[in-house]
Amino acid sequence: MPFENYSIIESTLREGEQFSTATFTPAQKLEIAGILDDFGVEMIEMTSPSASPQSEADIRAITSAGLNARILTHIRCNRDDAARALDTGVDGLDVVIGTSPQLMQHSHGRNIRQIIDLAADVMRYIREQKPDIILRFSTEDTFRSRESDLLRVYLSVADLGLVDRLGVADTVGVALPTQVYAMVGQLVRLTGLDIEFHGHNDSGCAIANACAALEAGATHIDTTVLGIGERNGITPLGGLVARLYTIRREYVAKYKLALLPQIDQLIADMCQIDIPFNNYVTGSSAFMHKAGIHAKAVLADPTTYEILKPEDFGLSREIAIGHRLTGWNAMRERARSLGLSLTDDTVRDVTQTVKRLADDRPLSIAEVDALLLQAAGGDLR
Ligand code: HCA
Ligand code: CU
Repeated sequence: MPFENYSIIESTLREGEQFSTATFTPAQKLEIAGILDDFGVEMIEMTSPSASPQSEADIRAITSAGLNARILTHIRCNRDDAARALDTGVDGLDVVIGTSPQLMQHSHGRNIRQIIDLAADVMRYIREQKPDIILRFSTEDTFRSRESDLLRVYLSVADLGLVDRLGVADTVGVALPTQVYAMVGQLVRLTGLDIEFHGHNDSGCAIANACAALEAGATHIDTTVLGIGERNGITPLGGLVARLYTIRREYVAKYKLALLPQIDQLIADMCQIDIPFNNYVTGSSAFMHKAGIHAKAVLADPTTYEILKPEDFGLSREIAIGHRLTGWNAMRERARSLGLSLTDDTVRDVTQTVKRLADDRPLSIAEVDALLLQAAGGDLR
């Protein structure tokens, strides 16, 4: 069952730190890890201790914070990085090396044979040091790598019998869901190992690709809060949750969904950005209904135009009424909520007035309320 047994690897403290305006203080990292843990993510990935002395100290602080989530760190495929990471007390290591022609030439200069040998050496070294550590091996830029190269690398690493998980990374956001499905499916069939998907969002497929990976049998998906990361980031936590919720709400029942607005706002504040207006679940317009016919139907039954229930996320829907597309059902509902009992004819009259005035400019809710109150005064006379 593809969606029933997956884990989120929350990488706001690794990939997310690579976002243009993200520089989390030690206290902020603890706060982020704490709320993500409370939300229920299974794993939290942190920047390599080799990145800087503070990065190393931060890993140590979080591994000793007593969280339920497993703490991972993300390292390059070499013994030095592995040795430093092993010393921090993390639960797992995510090891990565580039396999696309672009990265082989410009990132590390090794060919496929050398990558295979290096991977074997580093995996053996890690296992010798810590037999119980959770070990993942990933190729970077998987989807611009030659398939024959990838299979050689993955199969030789799998044959070592040392890793728990293989990672597939759409580093430049180029993959289509069909390609992700095919690649993940192939690795599941050939290796039987857990498979992780990490997808960038350069061309807008990060969530769809994560979903395709799960459909093909992936067991782990990388996310960051709001999708922050290099360039325009990766699969957003809230977007993945929204996607899986709409397939079947039970698939995300293990998470504390009502924390999502607070989590998104926390990261937006720390990175000095706004939550995008059209963000999944937490965007300002995510549960805003406007046109009269939509408002009428939603008032009768919210499922007519809502696939996610705002109350499951601690949010509520809004019906915009001070505009030219407004309808009298929404206006009647507003009058009722103000405790006014207006005849249908009066409500229709006010609706027409609002439409006429709003042809010039939208009306604030206070202005609409004033018109309704005025009409009520008229009715009462
Ligand atoms: C990076 C690249 C990476 C790694 C992903 C992974 C990518 O910034 O080091 O290890 O699964 O997008 O390829 O984030
Ligand atoms: Cu990445």
